[in-house]
Amino acid sequence: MTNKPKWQLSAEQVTPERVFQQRRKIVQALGLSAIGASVPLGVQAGLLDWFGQPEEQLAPRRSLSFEKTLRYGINDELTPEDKIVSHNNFYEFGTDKTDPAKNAQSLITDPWSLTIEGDVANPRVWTVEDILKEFPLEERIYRMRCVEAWSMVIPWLGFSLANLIEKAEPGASAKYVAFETLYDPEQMPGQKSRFVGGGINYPYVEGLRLDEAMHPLTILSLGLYGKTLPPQNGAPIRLVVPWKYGFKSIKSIVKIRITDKMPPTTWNQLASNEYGFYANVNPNVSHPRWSQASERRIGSGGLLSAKRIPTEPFNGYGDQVASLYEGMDLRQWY
Ligand SMILES: Nc1nc2c(c(=O)[nH]1)N[C@H]1C(S)=C(S)[C@@H](COP(=O)(O)O)O[C@H]1N2
Ligand SMILES: [Mo]
Repeated sequence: MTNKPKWQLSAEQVTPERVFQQRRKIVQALGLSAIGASVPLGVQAGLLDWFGQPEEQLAPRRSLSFEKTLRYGINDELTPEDKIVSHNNFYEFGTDKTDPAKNAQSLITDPWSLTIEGDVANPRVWTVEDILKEFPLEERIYRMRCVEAWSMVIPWLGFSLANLIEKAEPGASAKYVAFETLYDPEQMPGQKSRFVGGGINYPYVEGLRLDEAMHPLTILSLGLYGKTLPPQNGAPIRLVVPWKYGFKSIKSIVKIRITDKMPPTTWNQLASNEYGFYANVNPNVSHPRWSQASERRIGSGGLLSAKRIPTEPFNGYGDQVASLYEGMDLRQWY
């Protein structure tokens, strides 16, 4: 313990080192790099205070290039970027819709690595840099339907997950794909406190059947609106499965595991009578506590005035994906 008065503590002493370094990067991205280079760290911390709470600074995002735009028949109006980046579910950073944008800005997303392992001939630890070199990005304009009955239309930048799985060469017993979000309670307050994190047992985990994971609509996304993902949307890399409820689209992924068994999934573990493994968007199967027949589409108007529209089976992607579930009772396999 120190006997110095609190105001003498430098930011390094009160902030975990890695978080401090990330804040330093933010200051540099704000165009203060000359100051950053020459001024002692304690004074930089003072500068951060002068600009407001460091947590309120937005993490820098860089432009990403992409090959083409694919709309998959969607002509819906895009949800404005400011709504997509400020109304989020990311319980690692708190359960209110505005918590992730407030609390995720200092998440360290560079460097980042993503491991693919399990029943594969070529397990590999990918860096995000290598992923960006290997897989050309496309802009995919998808509907996103949360199980809470709100929805958005989001221009993601990403590539088919199938391309990454193929490189790993799944083995003969491969049937499922398991996904895992970063576990780092120092960076994710919701993982430190069950109260902040909504009672979830972290890390957040998700899963798909192998054929769902290999479907061309299933993407790994690294960006939206032409730039890298903001932390609150799952930077630097997240899953997007547009015909399933939003909770399947797991954020900030560090591990993908190919397996022969249906993997546990976070919301199913929390309330299995409310959230199934499949979680295909289905207006005909109500959530036990509310109807799924319609949704509030978040557009350019105010959040409260968002208009209600009918929900479509498979979120409107039935032509592409319904055949995956032929012969299955979707009331039983919700
Ligand atoms: N790791 C993690 N991934 C997550 C969540 C979460 O709390 N933690 N929330 C899910 C839910 S419920 C939804 S609706 C979407 C929201 O994505 P968005 O904030 O980018 O719109 O992320 C999903 N992925
Ligand atoms: Mo959700």
